[in-house]
Amino acid sequence: MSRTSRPAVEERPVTMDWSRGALAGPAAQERVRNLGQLQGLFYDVASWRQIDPAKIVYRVRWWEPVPEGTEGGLFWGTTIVEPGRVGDEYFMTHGHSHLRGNRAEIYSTISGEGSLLLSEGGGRVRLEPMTAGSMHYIRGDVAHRAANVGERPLVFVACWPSDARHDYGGIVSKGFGAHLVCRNGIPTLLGDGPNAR
Ligand code: PAN
Ligand code: ZN
Repeated sequence: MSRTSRPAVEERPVTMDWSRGALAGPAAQERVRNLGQLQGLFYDVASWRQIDPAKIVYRVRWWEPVPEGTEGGLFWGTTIVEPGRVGDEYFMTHGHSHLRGNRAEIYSTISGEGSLLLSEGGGRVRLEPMTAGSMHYIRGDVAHRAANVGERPLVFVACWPSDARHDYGGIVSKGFGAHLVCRNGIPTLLGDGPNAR
């Protein structure tokens, strides 16, 4: 019988620290979004202007084990949304829809308190509470965004098809459908009419 030898410890492309949701390793990519890059998304423009544009709102670390666009492949990522508000609107991810409308996604919360906004079109926006251990199935044709409604960072993981492709422009031009604001300490959805933006 022939044997091949290989090192006992191979370098892993990425590893997950499940207690913190931290994704690390040579294959991990990172994107950081500050307030300046989220121009036009928060409805209270005057408040948005008053905050330092360099303030970090969220960071994503993700792993693409196959090239983007590969049919049948999967990507994996961790998002950390900082606590904070613009006026009374909670810090949130940009939000996007998948260009391929039959490419679903799963989110699961590691820590913090959030709200998953699911925009089904026609101004219909649904909320799912995000707390440690919560699982969220996001249909392929539903735009999605996560807001941090707590006082600590909101950390969640996501798994999505490598050929889903993200459409950010639709949300910039048409809006998300609603804004999540703090009213008397309670997360409340505000309609996204022309005057609200
Ligand atoms: C997530 C998001 C991540 C950041 O991995 O990409 O939370 O949000 P934005 O992409 O809206 O900036 C996901 O939904 N992937 O498909
Ligand atoms: Zn997505």
